[in-house]
Amino acid sequence: MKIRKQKTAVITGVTGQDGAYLAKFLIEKGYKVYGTYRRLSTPNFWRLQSLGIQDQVDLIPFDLLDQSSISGLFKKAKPDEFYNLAAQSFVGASFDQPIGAGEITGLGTTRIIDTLSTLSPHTKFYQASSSEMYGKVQEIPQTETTPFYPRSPYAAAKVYAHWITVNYREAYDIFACCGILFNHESEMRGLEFVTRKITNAAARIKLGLQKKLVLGNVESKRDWGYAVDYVKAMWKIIQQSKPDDYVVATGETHSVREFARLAFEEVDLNYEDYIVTDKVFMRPAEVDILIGDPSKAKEQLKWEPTVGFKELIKIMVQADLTNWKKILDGKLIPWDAMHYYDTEKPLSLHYEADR
Ligand code: NAP
Ligand code: F7E
Repeated sequence: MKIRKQKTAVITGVTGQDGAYLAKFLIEKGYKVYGTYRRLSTPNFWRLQSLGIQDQVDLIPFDLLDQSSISGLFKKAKPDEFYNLAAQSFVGASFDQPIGAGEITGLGTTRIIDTLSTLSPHTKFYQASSSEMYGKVQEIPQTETTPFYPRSPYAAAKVYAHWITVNYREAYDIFACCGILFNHESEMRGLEFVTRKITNAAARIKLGLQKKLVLGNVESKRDWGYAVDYVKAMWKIIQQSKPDDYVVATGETHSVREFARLAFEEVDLNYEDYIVTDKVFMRPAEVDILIGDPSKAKEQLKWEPTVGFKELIKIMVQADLTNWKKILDGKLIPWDAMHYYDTEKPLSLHYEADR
């Protein structure tokens, strides 16, 4: 009888939105999953707990800034597949901490792939590239061959990480791939990203917990999909016979304003009565429009999004509404409720006028 060896995967950034969903997906496929986390003063495992998988992920302390934790990770996990999802992923914050963006999101990738090439060259590598790399778009829609024009320190760092991945593939014959993922959201999206900020506020306003929602540029357009669909594409990318790069997108674009209108409609409110704009949330350089062409992913990966724009908004608003009701009823313990805060008050004053 042939016994099939259990596959092993490492996910950096398993505490983030994509990391948690990918871990769940791989566990369901029978993988042994190692997930990395940073030691923080307040533990940040709420996504893994919400998905009921915290006990099934082997958690390893790790920081992209720390070379020794990277080599330790390879020695401990001996992975067949390595998904590099860790990054400082908030574009706005990268304007405040541009050097950190380069160190973590850019050089961090080189640290990993260089270690992989020497310690574990058979390991298949996935890099979380981003549609932000297209920035000031040179072509509509954007494909795998559209030139990059980054508009933030985050995007510039991702371009570097993308090309270093391609370079190691070409130079050292590593099975290294990049998924150029367009925005993907969910009920577990971080609260500072605009979609979740809006759905959380719509729920809170409906329940009388908040009066206004302060946003920045509501005219920018994004190609928004559902994160659960997108982690499946990551896995499919790494299962191909040859390493390659793929755009993962819905092929539709919508404005922040449109997102807000539909989110407030979901709770029978008119967004115009509640939204105010403030330059504190405007970026020094904006990405006006993103729309991806997922034809290659459709053809070669047989991947397609299953959740459309309106359904995505409904899922997110309803989840926030349910959670806030539970908090009000005392059914969500404070630990679960911790990731909810009042989005009327900016968390930090990014992009203040002193620049
Ligand atoms: P996320 O929720 O912000 O998660 C980022 C993860 O990276 C978190 O686990 C975070 O840990 C970890 N991390 C941050 N700095 C680190 C460091 N110095 N060392 C080790 N880990 C660190 O992001 P996401 O939405 O899941 O995105 C996953 C990846 O895809 C990111 O690389 C992002 O840039 C990229 N991406 C995202 C999208 C999107 O629309 N979601 C689109 C394209 C590409 P903590 O929990 O401790 O903060
Ligand atoms: O902004 C505008 C903002 O922060 C979307 C990350 O996952 O996707 C994400 O990056 C748009 C921008 O996402 C507010 O100016 C208006 O035009 O939700 P966001 P992002 O910058 O597109 C890409 C693909 C990634 O790779 C990133 O990791 O919304 N906007 N008002 C606002 N944005 C925020 N955050 N807050 C506002 O109040």
